[in-house]
Amino acid sequence: MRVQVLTIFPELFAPFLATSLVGRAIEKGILEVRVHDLRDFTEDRHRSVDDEPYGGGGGMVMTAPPWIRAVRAVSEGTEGTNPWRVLLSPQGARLDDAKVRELAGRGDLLLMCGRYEGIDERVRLTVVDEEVSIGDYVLSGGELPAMVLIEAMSRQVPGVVQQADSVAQDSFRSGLLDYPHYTRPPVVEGMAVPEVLLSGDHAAIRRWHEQEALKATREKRPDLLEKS
Ligand code: 4HQ
Repeated sequence: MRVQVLTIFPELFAPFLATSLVGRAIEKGILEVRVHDLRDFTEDRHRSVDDEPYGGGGGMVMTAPPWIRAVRAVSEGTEGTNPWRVLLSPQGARLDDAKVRELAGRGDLLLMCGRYEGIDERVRLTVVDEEVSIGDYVLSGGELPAMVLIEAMSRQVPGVVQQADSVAQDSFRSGLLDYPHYTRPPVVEGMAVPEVLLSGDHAAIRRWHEQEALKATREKRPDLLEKS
């Protein structure tokens, strides 16, 4: 899977891409991430990417020309590839497990991270395939949403997540929340580990996991049960 990113803060991605599951996937060559600096596609001395909004209203707006040049250069570059172009924005469809899988399945993505009040509307109209939001709250830029998306998608790429993790991962596929987890020590603040988990009875443990997943979903996210 290949992901490219367009941002004015490429340095934000370095530690994220070097660490943990995403870092290992890149090391193994299962995932490729290329981060491009939007300012490399400006043509003025100050490498400016923003201007005042027409109609006033305060704040600054990212100008269209660097974005359009950058998207065209990155998507029609020497490799002649054609990535699916995703703009991270609160106006997008809310990201969920199904959308993560769908986007991961595209295999070649360009994530566009805006800043300030947003990007000139003509960018969306000319070079964006889809807008995606990670939730109904306002962030200062699309970089964290892009990292959220990269991390969630990378877990869907075959070979990225180890066997031990894949069980927990599958729990979301079922449309249910995960069951509660316990590890040593056996007693914490007077609370013992549920007996069945120490029993060695694998069928009973599986039943307990199913019951607890259902119970957690009913209590914490009944909306998920209606869907599944
Ligand atoms: N943004 N999900 C970038 C978001 C956001 C979200 C606000 C995107 C600022 C410039 N993006 N603009 N929520 O809050 O994706």
